[in-house]
Amino acid sequence: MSSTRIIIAGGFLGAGKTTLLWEAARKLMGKGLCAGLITNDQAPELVDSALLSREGVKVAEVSGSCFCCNFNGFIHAVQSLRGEIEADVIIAEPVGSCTDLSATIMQPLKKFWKQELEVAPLSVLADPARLASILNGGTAGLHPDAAYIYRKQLEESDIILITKTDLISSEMLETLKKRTTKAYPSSTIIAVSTVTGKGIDEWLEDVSKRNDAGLRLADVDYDIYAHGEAVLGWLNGTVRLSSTTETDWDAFTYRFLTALSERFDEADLSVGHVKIIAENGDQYVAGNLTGKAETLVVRGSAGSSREIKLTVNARVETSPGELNKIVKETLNALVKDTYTPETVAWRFLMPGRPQPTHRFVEVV
Ligand SMILES: Nc1nc2c(ncn2[C@@H]2O[C@H](COP(=O)(O)OP(=O)(O)OP(=O)(O)O)[C@@H](O)[C@H]2O)c(=O)[nH]1
Ligand SMILES: [Mg+2]
Repeated sequence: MSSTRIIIAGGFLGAGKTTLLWEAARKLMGKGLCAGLITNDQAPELVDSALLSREGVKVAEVSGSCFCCNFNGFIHAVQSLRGEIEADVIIAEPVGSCTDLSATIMQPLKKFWKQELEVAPLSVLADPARLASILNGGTAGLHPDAAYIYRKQLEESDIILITKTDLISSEMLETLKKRTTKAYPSSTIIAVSTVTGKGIDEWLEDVSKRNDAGLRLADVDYDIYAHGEAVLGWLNGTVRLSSTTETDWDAFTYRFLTALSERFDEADLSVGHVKIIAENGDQYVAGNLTGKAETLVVRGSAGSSREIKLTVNARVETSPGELNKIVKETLNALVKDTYTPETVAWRFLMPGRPQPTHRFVEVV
């Protein structure tokens, strides 16, 4: 088959990657192109894969390790999308706490896969609230070593996408754009919103045509990087709940996420991203928390029924054991005697030290 364009869309936890991936795939498919997506996480049971697969787009998943530490797994996912759907375009979403992607993914792709793959500029998504704090020299409410990862992601970008621009005024956006351009003069800055559609065509135009990919390497200290990842507890779990009476799952999801958010805020634990999907046959409701209580969003509808499949992915600055305790206690308080829970899969972990398959020291 002919070559496939590959777009890497990174950026910190909760920046808006999956939402943009879906919008981009929809637009590409609307133009008659065949688009495939790749999700990535430290463990299986991904809300992102569940969400994207429901939208009728082909999704390949690399779970158990990030793309950089399992480059061969990443290539396997690319090849499966090329083989199965003859993808014209593949958009891949690395784990939000990953950086050094230019050295570990972009350069190896350019060096070893130039016959099969046209590599697009490295896009890094940044949500306005966290970006503004980082530009002010702050830590975006994160541990300083997690904020280090955020800065390195921006540093190595070819394109910075300021996301969720519907949430800020046009004056604030102009200021943020100017300051981002000043701080990262070599990167192209594009403002996007998946709510208004702003900037998505402009970004797609760039990543569909430009070949100036992975133009710079960030100088990443792996001790700080490893610690920045290790301060985040990681939990991926799926349970089935059943009951003798029907439940309104939208209200249930909202209550669950609200209760979780209260526990995290009370304990002053910084939330990277907590995402939930409740699936009831063809219907689903999804909820996200990307910081304190005011960031809580619930969308979609799973209607009412006696059974549900509930998947939780939580990345919060605390130990995995403490995170598990909080999520379990909060869920048990809702389940009480009303539901019979059946655990499908449940893991909680601390991301290990990143050990990339390849790490280039020069731009190819
Ligand atoms: N208002 C607004 N919200 C957005 C936009 N894009 C994404 N979001 C919301 O931001 C939250 C996180 O979005 P995701 O797309 O899951 O973020 P992500 O970067 O994939 O997160 P991880 O996979 O955990 O790293 C969700 O609640 C989205 O609905 C946007 O353009 N505007
Ligand atoms: Mg995502």
